[in-house]
Amino acid sequence: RELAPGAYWVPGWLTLEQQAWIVARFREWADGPVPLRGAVVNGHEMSVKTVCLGWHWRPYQYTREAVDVNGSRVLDFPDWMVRLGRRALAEATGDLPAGETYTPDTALVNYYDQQARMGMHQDRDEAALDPVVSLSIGDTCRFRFGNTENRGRPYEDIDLASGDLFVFGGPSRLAHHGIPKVYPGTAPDGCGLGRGRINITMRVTGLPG
Ligand code: MD3
Ligand code: FE
Repeated sequence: RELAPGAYWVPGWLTLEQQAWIVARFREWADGPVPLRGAVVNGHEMSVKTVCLGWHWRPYQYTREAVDVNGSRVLDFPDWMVRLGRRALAEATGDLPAGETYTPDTALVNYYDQQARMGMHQDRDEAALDPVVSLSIGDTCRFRFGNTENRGRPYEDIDLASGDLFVFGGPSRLAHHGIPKVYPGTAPDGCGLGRGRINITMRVTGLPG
């Protein structure tokens, strides 16, 4: 359903098999050249832990090397994820031409333990304003979808569950949003994640090469 102009929610988009397969890839990424880490924002380490593909994100900047972690080059952005992102965009929005040309080049893979939170923020570190594709796996969370002007009201709270797809484009691309709560023990059997929550956001950095 279209929550707001450009914001599309497709509950249960990923099958349990796809979820478990992605969780297996997540374990490989987390054991890869750059470990999961909480980014430091304004001197505070985030409770959400992140591993990146394609480009490494740190607050306000994308680089090829994880300069704030261990200096290693991040893993390539996988071709299967480009194809998954295209299908996600096409199926969520119904805009098939946009789905064919969408070419995400970075993914932020966030891990939430049962205490982790993400404060209200905008995603403005990308030079391009192509849509963001978001996939959730594991425990259900409360997702707060706000407005473009400020971190406060008006906002809408919805529960994001394992397998849910969200696409944020157009007027919703610069909306404030956050994760105020994870509901422990709510992951479905068979999703591959025993505790906590994974969120993958695919993005277009707008950076060359
Ligand atoms: C709305 N992640 O990584 S995904 C983030 O669940 C982030 O890990 C959250 O916010 C998470 O920056 C929320 C949903 C989401 C992602 C990107 C957006 C919502 C968005 C970009 C613009 C507007
Ligand atoms: Fe965000």
